[in-house]
Amino acid sequence: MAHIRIPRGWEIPERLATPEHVYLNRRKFLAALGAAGLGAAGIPRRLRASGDLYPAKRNPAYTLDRPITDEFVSTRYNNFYEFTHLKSEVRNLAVHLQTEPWTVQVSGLVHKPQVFDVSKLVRRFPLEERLYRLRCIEAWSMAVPWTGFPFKALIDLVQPMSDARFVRLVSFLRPEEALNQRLLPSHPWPHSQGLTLAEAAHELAFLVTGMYGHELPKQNGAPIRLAVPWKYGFKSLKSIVAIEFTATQPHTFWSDVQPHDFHFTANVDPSERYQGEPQTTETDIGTGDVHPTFLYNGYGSFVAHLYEKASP
Ligand SMILES: Nc1nc2c(c(=O)[nH]1)N[C@H]1C(S)=C(S)[C@@H](COP(=O)(O)O)O[C@H]1N2
Ligand SMILES: [Mo]
Repeated sequence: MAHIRIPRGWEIPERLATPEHVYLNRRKFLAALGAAGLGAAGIPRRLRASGDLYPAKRNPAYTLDRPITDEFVSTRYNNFYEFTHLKSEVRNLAVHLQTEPWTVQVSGLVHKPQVFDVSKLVRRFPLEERLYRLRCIEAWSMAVPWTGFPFKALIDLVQPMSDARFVRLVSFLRPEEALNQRLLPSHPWPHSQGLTLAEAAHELAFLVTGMYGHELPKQNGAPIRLAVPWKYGFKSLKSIVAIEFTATQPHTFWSDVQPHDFHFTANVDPSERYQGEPQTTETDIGTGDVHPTFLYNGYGSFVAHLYEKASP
């Protein structure tokens, strides 16, 4: 099997890190459009269609110990291997992904298997905003205001059977829209990931449809992605098309490509090397600050109980 190495290189060109580009919430954005004389007609269609959903109310339960990453940076420094391994190019190539219409098929060990239209799914549950950190195994991190709903809400809708133990998440297979799926046809596309059912049902596991108070941009995983902030970033699968409930641990994209380098659980843990590299510190892509990396990415008070062995 070919040895694929994810290029590191959190260094971003100085011009991408300019602080002039600040996080604009939708109201300010609209005000800015108004000031520019554009008014409602100037609003892109994708904002109009879901305009009443964003920004959603922030859930104050999730706080940050560092500033929110400048949106200009977090939307130009992306890992999305279906398109390219060049972080700054992802946004240019991801424009080809057709995100409307989009369905998510839920199948496997559930009492109510069904296909969800994402434009309806986002109206099924109240959306909320959460400030989460994301830690990539490439030793960079960011802090993002995601909008979405708890994975648990969807799980409750489809009603897992008693023998369901794992959840497999699958991304799209569209070589005609995704350059690397054409260039690297021998890879085990589509990209897939997995969680235990207990992890997927945990309150922190979040299905994300927006960021920075508007719909997700394509390069960040439109129209629906996962955010599991206590695990390395690669577990937070983007552009999900299917969710399958299984009794046994599912294969994942990276465990198929590099079986020795990517273990299934992938909780952030500074005491363990990952991909051969120490994971003790991380560089914030927004500020350039180097922070110590914490066990469970600092979310131990939420999730540690999931991994403690039952007392005898
Ligand atoms: N479908 C898909 N999802 C993916 C990836 C990918 O290549 N394809 N990369 C992962 C990795 S390695 C990281 S660090 C995060 C990056 O998310 P961001 O670009 O929104 O920062 O997405 C994850 N989800
Ligand atoms: Mo990553």
